[in-house]
This record gives sequence, C-alpha cells and structure tokens, in this order.
Amino acid sequence: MANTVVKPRTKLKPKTQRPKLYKVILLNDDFTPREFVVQVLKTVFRMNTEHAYHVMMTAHRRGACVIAVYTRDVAETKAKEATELGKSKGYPLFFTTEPEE
Ligand code: TYC
Repeated sequence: MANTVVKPRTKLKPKTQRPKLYKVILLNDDFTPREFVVQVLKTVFRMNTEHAYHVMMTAHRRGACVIAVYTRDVAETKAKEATELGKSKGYPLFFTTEPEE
C-alpha cells in the first residue's frame, strides 16, 4: 500500500437548483375586522379556522406575521389577491412579500 496514489476528484457534483422562496407577510391595521382577516386567510391561504385565528392574532399583537412561503409568482399573486379582497370592502388590510434569506 506504500505506493498508493490518491487521485483528486475533478468532477464537480452538480447542485440541484432550487427556486428562491418568498414570504407572504400580513400587516396589522386598526380598522379591518378580525373576522374578516380570518376569512381572507382561510380563503386565499387555505388555512383552517384555528390556524387563521392564530395568525391574525399574531399580526394584531406584534404588527406583522409571516403567513407562508411560496415561489415568487405564487407569493405575489396571493398577497395581491388577499389585499384586493380587503380593498373591495373598503378595508386597509395589507399583505406584502419579501425574499427569504
Ligand atoms: N387590528 C384589527 C382590529 O383590531 C384586526 C386585524 C388583525 C387587522 C390583523 C389586520 O393583519 C391584521 N380590528
């Protein structure tokens, strides 16, 4: 074994490309009724009542709450759709997106 030659590995392992993910964030405001926020979370983000209530109360208490992460297109479409639902009722309810680190 004294003459064993160790050959350095020259082939690069191909890395799997993963799409960048975006957070959808719910912002608190003083006007949108709590029940309406819960309804929007259930409709647009497919949450059950318990989860939607918990998310709504987190935004209410802390000012904002990360809802979920999606690819950019899905995150932006859902944030826009949810914001529009509030707007259609005259509420300032607002959803925004932010890239994940
Ligand atoms: N703060 C609102 C109220 O007291 C309820 C609310 C919660 C609004 C979360 C927006 O993201 C929100 N009626």
